[in-house]
Order: sequence, then C-alpha cells, then structure tokens
Amino acid sequence: MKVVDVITEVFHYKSRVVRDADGHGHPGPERDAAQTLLRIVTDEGIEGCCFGGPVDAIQRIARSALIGEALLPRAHLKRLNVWQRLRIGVLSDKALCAVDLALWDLAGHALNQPIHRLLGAYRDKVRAYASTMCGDELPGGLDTPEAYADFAEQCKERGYTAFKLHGWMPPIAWAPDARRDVAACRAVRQRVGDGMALMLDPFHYYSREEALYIGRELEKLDFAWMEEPMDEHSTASYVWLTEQLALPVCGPETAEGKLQTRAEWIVQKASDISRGGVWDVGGITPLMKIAHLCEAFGVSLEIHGNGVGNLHALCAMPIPGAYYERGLLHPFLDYDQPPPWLHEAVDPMDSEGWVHVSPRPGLGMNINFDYIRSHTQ
Ligand code: XYH
Ligand code: MG
Repeated sequence: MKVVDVITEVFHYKSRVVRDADGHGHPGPERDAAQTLLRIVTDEGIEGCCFGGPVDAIQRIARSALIGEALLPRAHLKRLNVWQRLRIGVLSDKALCAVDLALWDLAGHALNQPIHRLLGAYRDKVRAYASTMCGDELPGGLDTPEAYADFAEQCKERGYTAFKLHGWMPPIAWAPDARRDVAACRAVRQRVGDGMALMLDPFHYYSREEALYIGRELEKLDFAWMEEPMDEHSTASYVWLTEQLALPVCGPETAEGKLQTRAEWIVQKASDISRGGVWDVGGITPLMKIAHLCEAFGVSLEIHGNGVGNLHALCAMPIPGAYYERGLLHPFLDYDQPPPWLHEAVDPMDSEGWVHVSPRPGLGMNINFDYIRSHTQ
C-alpha cells in the first residue's frame, strides 16, 4: 500500500471561543472560524485523516516526503524530523503531529484496529480532569476566586474527580497576581473538599520567588501538582523549584525538543512529573517514546491537552498518566457538545468521570463529511 495523495482542506464553522492578545481562549460572541482537514490517500483507496494541522507546511514540505511512500515503514517521519532542522519556522511539531496522526489513522483503517490496540492497549478508558480556561473578567465566568469554586462544584456534579485551574494572565491589566491565584485555589479546595484532586497551571512567567510562594501555599491545600509557573526555557529554575517543593512540579509542556528535552528534565530532576502532548512533540510516535522513557525512569507522564491522539496514547501507556486533560472548560460553554464536523465527541465522559476511547479503527472519529463538504471554502 503506497501513499498517492496528501490533501488539505479548509472549512468554516461558527465558534464562540475568541483568542486574547496572548493567544489564550475565552468565551466570546459567535464568530466565523476555520478548521483544517488533512487526508492521506493510498493506492488501495484507504485514507487517514487528522484535523488541525497547518496547511502550508503540509502542502509545501510534508507532502513531498509522503507521496510514493509505503504506508508502514516510518522512514518518512524520520526524514521530516531531519527536515525540521532548517525549516523549523514552517515545519513545526504541529505539522509533524498532523501527519503522524493521519498516518496512524491510516494504519488503523488498513489493519481494522483502533490505534491504542495497535500500540498494545493497557486500558480503554482514562479518568479526566476538568481543565479550565484561563481566568477572565466576565461576570459569572472565571472572574473571582468564588467563581472558580462555583465552577469546580459544577464540574464535580458532572462527574469529574479532578479539577485544574488556569489562573489569570495578561492581557488582563492586573494579572498576573500570585496571591489571587492562591485565593482561587483556596476557594476551590474549601468548596469541593479533600476528595477531589486539584492542580494549578498559572501564569507561565512568574519569578522563582513567586513560583515558590505559590507552590508552598498549594502544599497546604494538598494539590496534586503545579505546572509551568515559570519560563520552561530555564531548566535551572525548575531544578531549583523542584528541589524546594514537596508539591510535585509537572513539566515540560511547551519547551521545544520532544523526547530529548524530556530526557534532560528527568536526568536533571527539573520536575517530578513529565509532560507532553501529541501537538507539543510531533504526534503519537514521539509521545509513545516519551512514555517509554518515563517508564524506564519510573516517572509519571501527564499528557498535555485534549483530543483523540492524546487519548489513544494514554490508553497505550505502560506507566499511565493518571488523567486525560478535558477542556479547556468554561461555565459559559458546553464542552460536551461535539464540533459540527463530528457526529460525536472524541472524548465522551461518563457520570463517574471516565473518558472512553473509541473502539473503531484508527483514531475512531465519526466524521461528518457532508458538513465539511458544504462548508469548504
Ligand atoms: O492557555 O496558557 C494557556 C494554557 O496553559 C494552555 O497553553 C494549555 O491548554 C495548557 O497549558 N494546558 O495544560
Ligand atoms: Mg499546561
């Protein structure tokens, strides 16, 4: 079976998520938005799909590495990793992720198996944590510590057994505010009680002293972890913070460098829990290497981000991350409603807080191609 075409389509939909100047998502007025679909087509008519990749990089660069290649050998992925060295500005890890996920989807359809089973499934469901959007100034949204407590209570009633706060960040004028972040964490703990696992993902550029202050306060509140409180390009800062805290520090999330960066953080003891997601590291293939690296060191790996690629990896991890990051959530948005291009959500959660991976072949997405065709520009 050989790849004969790589097609990228852009289609329109209505979104109620707006991006602030720093790129964080918040609820907002309905707006026109665009989504991309990558389709890898073979000479036997079987296709692999992935939503969300950067069209330009895939069409200009990745396509030439894939056309004519046999499906299963992964030599073309190694070639794309090498090509990144002088094209990192265009050939991002997000582009590699889209290609990798579409190739796994293709392999799953060719072999009639879901991806997590191709990888050696360890489970078919994972506990979710509710991952909030960043704080805002929307009355009744996530505008006060009590608002976070209200939302945490709603999420607990929905079935979540864990809750992660994203604190307030610029461009809000008065943010960041370490004490206000702690006040929100304290309000949530007091509201949901001791039985719910809590985490904090605050402003990502605090000083060492501010990160230490927050960490010490979260220890008093029995938080499960804190992630990315400082610039992850300073490994030394994380080594210093991790040495100071009993609270588990989780990372790196956004630091470039895939498997190698995570290996360095483990060896240097820059965090207690490792982290990464398919869109950070270039797909399921590198993420499974990181999972096996963590297994070798006995280090937990908490997967960054929602989505079907992360869910399949989580179900195939020998040292499982404890949670699937379900979100980002907000009181004003119904996350359980699937996007219009899918007939059903890729991460359905039951009333006990378990997210179930699809048993269908490949990524297992139930795609609404009629919607895509009628909304393609
Ligand atoms: O918007 O800063 C942010 C969040 O931190 C986002 O990058 C991401 O969803 C995340 O960190 N999840 O843990
Ligand atoms: Mg994070």
